[in-house]
Amino acid sequence: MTVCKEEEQNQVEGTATQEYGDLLLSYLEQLGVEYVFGIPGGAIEPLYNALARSERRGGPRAITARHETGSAFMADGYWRNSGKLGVCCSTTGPGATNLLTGVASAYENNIPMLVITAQTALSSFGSGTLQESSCTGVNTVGLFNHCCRYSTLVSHPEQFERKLVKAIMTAFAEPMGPVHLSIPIDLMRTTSASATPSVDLPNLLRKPGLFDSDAVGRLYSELKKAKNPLFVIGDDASEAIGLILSLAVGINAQLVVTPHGKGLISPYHPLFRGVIGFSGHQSAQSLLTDPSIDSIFIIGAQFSEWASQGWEPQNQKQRIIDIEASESNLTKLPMAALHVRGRLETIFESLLKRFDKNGFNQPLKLITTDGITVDTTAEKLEELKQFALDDEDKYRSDAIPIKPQRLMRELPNVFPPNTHYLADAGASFSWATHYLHPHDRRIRGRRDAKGGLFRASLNFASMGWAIGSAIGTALARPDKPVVCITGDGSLLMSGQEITVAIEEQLPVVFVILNDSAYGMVKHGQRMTGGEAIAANLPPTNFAAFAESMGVEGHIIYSADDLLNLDCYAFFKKQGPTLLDVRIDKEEAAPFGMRIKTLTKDL
Ligand SMILES: Cc1ncc(C[n+]2csc(CCOP(=O)(O)OP(=O)(O)O)c2C)c(N)n1
Repeated sequence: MTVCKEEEQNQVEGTATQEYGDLLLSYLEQLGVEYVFGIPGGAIEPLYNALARSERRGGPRAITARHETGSAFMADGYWRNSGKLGVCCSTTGPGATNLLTGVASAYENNIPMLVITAQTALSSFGSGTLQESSCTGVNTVGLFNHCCRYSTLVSHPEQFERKLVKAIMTAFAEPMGPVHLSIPIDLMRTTSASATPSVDLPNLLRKPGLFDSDAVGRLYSELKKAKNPLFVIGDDASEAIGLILSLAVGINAQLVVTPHGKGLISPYHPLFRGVIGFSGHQSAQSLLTDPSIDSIFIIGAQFSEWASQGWEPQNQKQRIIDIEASESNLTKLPMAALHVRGRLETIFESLLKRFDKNGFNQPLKLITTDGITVDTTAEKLEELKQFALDDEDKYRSDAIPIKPQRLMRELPNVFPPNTHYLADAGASFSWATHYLHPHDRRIRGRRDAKGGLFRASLNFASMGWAIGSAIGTALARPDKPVVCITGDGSLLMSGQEITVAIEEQLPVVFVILNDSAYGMVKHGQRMTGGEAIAANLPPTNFAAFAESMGVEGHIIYSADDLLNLDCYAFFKKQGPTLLDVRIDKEEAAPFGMRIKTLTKDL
C-alpha cells in the first residue's frame, strides 16, 4: 500500500487530509456506495486525490471508464443490480459533455445517479480559461439541467453539504433520476471543517411503507371477484415480484410483462403468457383486448411507447386497475377505473395477508392439464412455454450462418441459469425480447429485490448502453454470471469499455451480433421503403480485436460452434470473453410495431 508524502506527514502530525472531496466520499460511504465511475483530468483531480485516500481506507474507489458516457452506463448498471446510488464524475468541458448521453439515458430510465463534474476555479469565471465550463463558457450546469432532476453550481463552501444532501435526496425522490453538482476545482480542494457527514442520509432516504388503504381495500375486492384476471408487470414491480407471483398463483392470474419487465418472471412459469409491446409476443398483446379477461391489473409499469404499442387503453378503461409506487407511471394511465398508490411491497404484503386469512378462490395447482405436477427442471421447461413465437422454424434452424433466433434459443442452454443478460439498443434488444428465454426456475415466494435476469435501456435506447451497464452489473453482482448482447455497430462505438472489464478482472461475456451493418437501421430502411443508405459497416474480426487486448475471443458461425464451447468456464476466470457471432445478415428482427409508429401520419 502506498501512502503519499503529504498524507504520511499528516499521519505523523495526527491530522488527516480533509477536503470537500473527502466529505463527499464519506457521504457515499454512508450509503454503502462502493464505486465512483469516471475519467480523471485537470479540474477533477482533487476528487481523485480524495478517491485515492478513500480507497486506501477501504471506502468508495474509482473505476476508470474509457469514455465518460461509458462511466454513466456503468453507474446505471451498478444501481440496477445493487440498489445503491450510481455515481459518475468527469472533468470540465469535454469530459462533462461526453458524460451527457449516459446521464440523459439515466434520466429517461429513472435511474438515481449522482453526477459530479468539475468546474473552472471560481476566481477564473469569465476569463476564457481552458475548458471553461461556467455560465460564461460552455455552461455545463445549463447542459445538465435538461437531463437531470437537479443541476447546480456549488459556488461557496457553505453550500456544499446542503446541496449534496439535496441532490442525493432528489435522486431518490419520485420520479427518481440523475442529479448534477458542478464543483469548482478550488472549492473541491478547500479544507472542510469535517469529513464526517452531519446528516444521517440512510435514515432520511428510508422509504416509508405507505399506501392508500382504502384503495387497497377496493383492490382486494377486485382481485377476489376476478374470474379471469390478467397481471401486466413492469420493471418497477421488481421490489415486490415474489409477492406478486404468490398472489398470481393464488388467484390464477395470467401474467404478461412489458419489455422493461422481461426478466422478472420465468418464461416457463405456468401462468406466463409473454411480453407485450415492442418486439413482444402477439399472443401476449392480444390478451390486452381479449373480452374474456375481466380485469387487467397493471403493476409497476411505465406505459411508454415500448409497452403500449398498438394498444389503446382508453378502450379498456373499465377493466384497468393501475397499481404504482410512482406518480409518473400513474400519469400514463389516467383513464384507469382504479388507481392504487403506494409502496408495492407493502401493498402486496397486505393483500396476501388478507388472502391468507380468507383463502384464495381459485389457486393455480402447479399441475398441468394432464394431471402431472409441474416439473421445473431444465429438461421439461421448454414444454411449458405458453406463448407463441414468430418464425418457430428459425428458432430451431441448423442453418449456417446461424440465425439470430437460434442464437437466442441457445444462449440460455450454454450459460448458467442465473445469468444476467443485458441487450443493447439495436436489433439485439429486439431479438432478445422475443426469443431469449433464460431457464429461470422461480415460480413464487420472496425474491431478491433486484432479481431480474434481463435488462435493456429502452426509453433513451442509446447504442453501447449494454456494454457499460454490463460492467456496472458485474461489479454490483460479482456472484452472478453477466452476458452482454450487442451489435457490431455498438461495439465499434463503445467496445473500448471492454478494457475496463479486463482491468477489473470481471468475467463478463460479450456476445456480438456481427452482421457488418447497423442492422436495425438497414432492415428498418427496407421495411419502410426508404433509401438503403449509411447502414453498412466494414467486415470486422471482433475475435481478433478481443485477442489484441488479451481477451479470449471466439468466432461463431453455427449453433454447433456455440454448443461445443465450454461457456461455464468463461465465468470461472478473471476477465472478459468475446463471442463474435457471424449471424445471418438477412434476418430482420421483430420490430415491426416500431416501424408502424415511425411511419404513422400526423
Ligand atoms: C448513440 C446512438 N446513435 C444512433 C442510434 C440509432 N440507432 C439505433 S439502432 C442502430 C443500429 C445499431 O447497430 P448495431 O449496434 O450493429 O446493432 P444491430 O442493429 O445491427 O444489431 C442505430 C444507428 C442510437 N440508438 N444510439
